Amino acid sequence: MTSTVLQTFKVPARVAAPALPDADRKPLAKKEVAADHPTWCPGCGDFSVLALYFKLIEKRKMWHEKITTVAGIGCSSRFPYFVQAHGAHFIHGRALPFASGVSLSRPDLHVFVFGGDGDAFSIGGNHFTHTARRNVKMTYVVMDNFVYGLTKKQTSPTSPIGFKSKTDMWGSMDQPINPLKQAIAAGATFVARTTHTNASHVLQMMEAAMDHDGFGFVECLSECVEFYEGAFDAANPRKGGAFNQVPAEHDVTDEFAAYKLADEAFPGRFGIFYKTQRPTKNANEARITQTTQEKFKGQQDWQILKKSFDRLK
Ligand SMILES: Cc1ncc(C[n+]2csc(CCOP(=O)(O)OP(=O)(O)O)c2C)c(N)n1
Ligand code: SF4
Ligand SMILES: [Mg+2]
Repeated sequence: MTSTVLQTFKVPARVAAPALPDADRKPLAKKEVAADHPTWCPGCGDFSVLALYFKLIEKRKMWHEKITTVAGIGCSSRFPYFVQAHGAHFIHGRALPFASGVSLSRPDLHVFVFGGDGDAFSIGGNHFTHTARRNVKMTYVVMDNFVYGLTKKQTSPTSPIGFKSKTDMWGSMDQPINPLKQAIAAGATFVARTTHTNASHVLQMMEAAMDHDGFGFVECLSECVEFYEGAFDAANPRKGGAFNQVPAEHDVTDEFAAYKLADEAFPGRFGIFYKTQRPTKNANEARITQTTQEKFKGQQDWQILKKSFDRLK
């Protein structure tokens, strides 16, 4: 009986809904892309960065299936939880290798990485250097608060000398790293700086980094109101500080000029410091893949594998 039913029952063919041409799709509004309520402290600078990421997604008509948001560990690295799209909250300091894999294997995606100063320049310092020099296509926004926020106030690699923390109760005595100089020296092809209190500037820098064909690095000052309140007042005109932009006459292709500009005393400059064009690792790998595929055209995977093993004999 059962077999008769099975034999006579016809499974209706699944008809896929016709894909909507991108031009006809409505841009994703914040409510369609915002996930859980962010669990940052009220007033944390990271809220602005998240809000501006949503704005960027809407402005540039990016769709859920084309966005990947990656982060390591830290308060700032909670980012992917709050974005309703593909993403990964990865291991502390290891967001860039993970994002590199996504970028190299899926050239159709927009790969965004968000993280903190500890994640980027301390535990992940080696990955920062090598991702920059490899010029892997992605946008990397470091929400720099000059402190380890999540673990409740330890000295970070960008904490200024004299900063008192749980790891330096008499004040930090170590020379802080300068993220921009570090990025330029490592071989990054796009280096910019912004601050969370200037919303239109954050959006502008993220957009420029995203449009760059290569590793787009943005240092975004983002205040930790809990463990380093007032850290960036000197860069905020509403708090009596100065928001000084990169001078209009600065040549962004001049590496030495960019390095010198990045060396200005805090609060320094904001804008694009350095931008150059160099083949991406994505393009270089795609070229090798294509020539290899042409070489083995018409062969099954197992035949190619067998040949490789035979060569090892
Ligand atoms: C391998 C490893 N080491 C240490 C930690 C502990 N830890 C978690 S977050 C963090 C510091 C995060 O600081 P930062 O990257 O500046 O992010 P913030 O919280 O300030 O946004 C540390 C040391 C960890 N989770 N994993
Ligand atoms: S501890 Fe600091 S960085 Fe973390 S959520 Fe609170 S204000 Fe933001
Ligand atoms: Mg930090």
